[in-house]
Amino acid sequence: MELDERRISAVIVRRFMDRLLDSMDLDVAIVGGGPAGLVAGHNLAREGFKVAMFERKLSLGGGMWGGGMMFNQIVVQEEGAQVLREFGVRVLDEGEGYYSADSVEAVSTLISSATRAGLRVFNCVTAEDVTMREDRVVGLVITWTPVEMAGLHVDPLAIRSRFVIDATGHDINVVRVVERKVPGKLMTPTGRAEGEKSLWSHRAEELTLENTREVFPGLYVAGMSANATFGGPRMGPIFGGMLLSGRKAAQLVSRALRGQGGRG
Ligand code: 48F
Repeated sequence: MELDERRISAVIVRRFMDRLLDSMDLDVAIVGGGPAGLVAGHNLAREGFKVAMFERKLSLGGGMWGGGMMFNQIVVQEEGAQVLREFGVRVLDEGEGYYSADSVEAVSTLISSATRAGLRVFNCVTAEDVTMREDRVVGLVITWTPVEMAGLHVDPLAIRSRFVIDATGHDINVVRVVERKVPGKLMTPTGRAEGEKSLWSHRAEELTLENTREVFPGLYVAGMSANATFGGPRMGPIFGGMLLSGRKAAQLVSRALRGQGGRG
């Protein structure tokens, strides 16, 4: 059989379009493919919900690949180690409650587990805005990242989703959009994004979990985005809080979906 380039191209276009069309109406849209988003996406997809992840960059994994200062190792505490083990990541006991893992193994395993669980990934896609109905987030406005980078004047597209999770890390890009469009209405002490505080690993790990919640009707925050929204400190290259936050976000959203009579 002689290969036909047209056939190769047609398969790619058709498969991608089918998946995009089938993702116009989602249970959950996750913005950001770092560790928090990946765990949330994995857990929700595993439950049978229709979940898509929109990641601005070409590759998923966010800030986890580089470990700390590009030493590609990560540190977690006991509970984080347990999450990694559940995914099949090898974890080393470093003593006194510290555990380590190879960041490349950790990220690649999370990505593989999440996609195999049914998470639909749209990489190179930036969520630039949300859609709203009566002060509730009901979807995302998306565009190709290269369009945004080139500053091209091209209108975006929109998808519907019953819930959105902002897992965009330090930048809290979805929360910032909502803050701009509906000033003073976030479910934070000041009604605005509080901004992240300086590095304090211990406190940050605790607070990441506490801060993982709904911040505006239909919009949840997970991972570093939770601390940046609610004013918690950054934590540095310790990643248990990210994994546990992703898990908690999935639990909260799953409960909310079931409350609405969701699939699952
Ligand atoms: O930053 P990131 O890894 O977020 P996270 O899951 O984990 C944080 C840690 O990596 C680290 C830390 C813990 O020690 O503080 O920083 O909370 O992943 C966020 C992802 O979101 C993407 C971005 O490219 C990154 O991969 N992202 C950001 N804004 C957008 C976006 C956007 N508007 N649309 C799509 N993706």
